[in-house]
Parts: sequence; C-alpha cells; structure tokens
Amino acid sequence: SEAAQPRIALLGVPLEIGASQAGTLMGPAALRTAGIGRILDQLGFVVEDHGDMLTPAIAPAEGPPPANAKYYDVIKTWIRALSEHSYLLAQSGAVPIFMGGDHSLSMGSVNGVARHWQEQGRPLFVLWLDAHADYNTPQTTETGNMHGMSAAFLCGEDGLEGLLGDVPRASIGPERLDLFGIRSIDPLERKLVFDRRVAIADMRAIDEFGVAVLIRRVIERVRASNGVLHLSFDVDFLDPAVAPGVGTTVPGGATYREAHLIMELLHDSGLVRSVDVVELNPFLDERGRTARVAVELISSLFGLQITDRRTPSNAVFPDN
Ligand code: 6HN
Ligand code: MN
Ligand code: MN
Ligand code: MN
Repeated sequence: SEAAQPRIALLGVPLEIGASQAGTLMGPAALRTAGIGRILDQLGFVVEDHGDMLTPAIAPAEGPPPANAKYYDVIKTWIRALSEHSYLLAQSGAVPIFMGGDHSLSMGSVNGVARHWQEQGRPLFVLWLDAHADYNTPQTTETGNMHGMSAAFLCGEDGLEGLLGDVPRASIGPERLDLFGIRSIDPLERKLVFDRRVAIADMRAIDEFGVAVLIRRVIERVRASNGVLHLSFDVDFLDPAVAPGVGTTVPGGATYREAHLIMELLHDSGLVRSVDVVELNPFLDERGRTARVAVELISSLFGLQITDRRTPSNAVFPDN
C-alpha cells in the first residue's frame, strides 16, 4: 500500500432502527470489548477512537416521508450527520472503520468517503460482503426496513431523494458495486439488480470458483481504473454457525476460512481505504463469538499474517 502505516479512525454508529430486530446499537461496544482497537494498535497502527456518534436531534419532517421506509425521519438525521463525519475522517487521511449499527448506516458512511475520493479524482468502488443484496427501494421492499435499501440508495436508485437534505450526494453507480456472498434476495430486488447489471457473486459462484478467483476479479477491476475500495462488511455474510450474533441469519454462508482469505487478499491489494462492520447484534450473540470473529477478520484485513513467507496469493501483487 502507498502509505506505510496509515492512521485508523474508529467511529461507533449505534443505530438499530433500520433493522428488523433491536440490538445492533450495542455493536460498537462489543467490537471494542473484543479488542478491535487493541489488535490494530498491536499491528502498528496509530488508532484514534472517535467514540460513538451521539443520537442526533431529529431534524423536522420535510413533508410526508416516503411510504415503505420505516423511521425515515430518524434515519435521515443519522445519515446526514454520519456523512459529514465520514467525509471529514476520509479527508483527514485516516482509514475510517465505521462500527455499526445496522446496515442503513452505509448510506452515510459511503456517501461521505465517496465525496472525498471524488474530489481526489479517484473512483470509489464498494465491496458488499452480505447474505443480502440490500438493493431494495421503497418501491420494491417487502419489509420497509431501511437496512435493506442502502446499496440501492448509494447507486442512485429512486425513492429516497430527500434523504441527504443539503448534504451533497456522491453516487457510486451500479457499475462500481460488487455484491458478494448473496443468498437471500427479494423478487423485485432481484429484478432491479439484474436490470442494473450489478456485479454479483452469489454463494453458488463462490462454491464453483472459490473466493480467491472472485475477489481477485474485484481487485483487478478497482486497479484497472486507479480506484480505491470501501469494504462494507455485513457480518451475516458469514455462516450462522460461525456468526450467530445477527438478526437476519441465512444458512449457507461463508466459512471462517473463506472470509479469512478474502481479508488477506484485500490486505495484499492495498486498496481498502474505509470499512463498515455492520449488523453485529450482541443481544443475539453466544459468548461474544461473533464479535470476536469480526475482530479477527478485521485484523487480517489490516495485515495480520500467519507467516511472513510469500504465498502464491501475495506474490500476485509483488509490490505490496
Ligand atoms: N441487511 N431483503 C430483506 C429486506 O428487509 O429488505 C432483508 C434485508 C437485510 C438487510 O442484512 O443489512
Ligand atoms: Mn471525530
Ligand atoms: Mn446488509
Ligand atoms: Mn445482510
């Protein structure tokens, strides 16, 4: 990577009303308890913990909220504040890790970092590790839960136009999104993802080709346009046997080893400049297992190696 050891900025986003089940607001605390700051510090990073975002004073309603977008006025207030914070963190040169919180927070975190990279003239790509596509709009959703709409919003889909208010919107465009690990998608959502030709590695593709081939394809695409990568890591990407502490478990998810290899390959690429860790629900966890796994994967993403020996995978990117 270009900067030897960048600073890492942790920001807790205790948001849960975008999800169907309460409890993700405890996510940041569980990630800290599992040692996210300590382990990054041990890897040699300067870690600044910005604490948890405070519950913003709810902005007044601006006319009737869109139908089928639950708690729209509350979430919009969080997203605006988070987008500004995210923009400033990216501008500061740190690598921000947004600790959720439910997945609706990515509407703000990614919008903020996308604005920063747009100013730098580098396209931002987003790798969405998730059991779900999160590509619903208020028109396609079956639940109204806004954590299922964040990827669609970021790609500029219709239906949530007023969400950011005066905060500038930086859409990433469906051609810069990679959905990865998908195994649950709603009928209208599926059609939309297909119509937009969003790149999607579903579990069948992972079974057939393996994560290494598919992740290298993602990395090469980012590299080819001198882009940078945001990782949006929904812990339900993992199989529920590995990660029981989520509200929307779907069987047949990624194994520990698949997830671990993804993180190592991403580290070797040097392209990841911001991260969301979302949907961890400590209220549903078993003895901190899911929080611990999430932190172990984050440490691999930031360079924890099993050995220093060159492996075929890091030989693919010899400059790193
Ligand atoms: N997540 N597709 C379902 C919905 O309600 O729209 C599930 C969304 C899950 C969202 O896991 O971040
Ligand atoms: Mn701050
Ligand atoms: Mn998600
Ligand atoms: Mn999910």
